[in-house]
Amino acid sequence: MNLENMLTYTPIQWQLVAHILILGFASMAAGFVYFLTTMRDVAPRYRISSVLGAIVMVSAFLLLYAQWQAWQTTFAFQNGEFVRSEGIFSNGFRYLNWLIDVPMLLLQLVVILGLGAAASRRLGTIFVGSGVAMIILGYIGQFYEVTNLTALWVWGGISTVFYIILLYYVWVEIGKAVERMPAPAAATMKSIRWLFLIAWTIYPIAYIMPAILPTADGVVLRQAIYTVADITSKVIYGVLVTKVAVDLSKAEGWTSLSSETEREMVSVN
Ligand code: RET
Repeated sequence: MNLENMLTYTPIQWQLVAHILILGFASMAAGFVYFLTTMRDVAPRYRISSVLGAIVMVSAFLLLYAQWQAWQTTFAFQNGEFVRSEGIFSNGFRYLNWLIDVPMLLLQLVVILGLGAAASRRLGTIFVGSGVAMIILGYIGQFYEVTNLTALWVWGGISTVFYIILLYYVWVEIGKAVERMPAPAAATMKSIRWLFLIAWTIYPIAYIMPAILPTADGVVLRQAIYTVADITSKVIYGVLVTKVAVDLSKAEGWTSLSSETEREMVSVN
């Protein structure tokens, strides 16, 4: 059972969480449109990265929409505050969503790193393997956040080992890739490296919230942290990845489909 279910909320706290969840799924819808419309500016060899971005948007949209609905039905307004009524609110669904999104986000990176087939397969395997292990261990740990804080820390600790392996490979592989990339793409890659370190590391803070701030304010803060992390690690990240893909495509002589089509239309006329 998650901490969210054990507390009561003032109308402001309850609304803040509802609004934060809406901000989350609205951003995913916006990102979806962005990845689809910019796809034609990307050369075929990098285009799957936009497809992966769009898949992340759809799955995150559905998850956050469901979380928002659950927040509305789980609590009812009584005597000036929001108290638990029917069902439970579970953050566990987020972890299952990450099982889809984390591999997709990491594979987006593999695509724009521009490695050969064998090196891409090897790195993809390390990324997906450590990402999935990290999430499953955290998923188990979060079940204990109210009943057994030691279990929460232990599962979280083991999960962190896989997270550090993951971060190490992300850091090192981006470092190698910037050496061979043209300047604009290399600069964006460096931002992506920092984005990884910061945006991904705030998820564990949300995970340990029941140990550090087990209050209604802690719940509001946790949902805010999840949302900031989601928008940064999925939407802003995807925009930066697209920018790298467009820069690399241009450097490799790819002219976007739209400008080609426009030119054709002009010559027909
Ligand atoms: C857990 C458990 C506690 C220890 C660590 C964790 C890391 C979670 C991360 C999640 C990233 C999620 C993303 C989702 C995007 O869709 C599992 C909370 C280290 C890094 C990027």
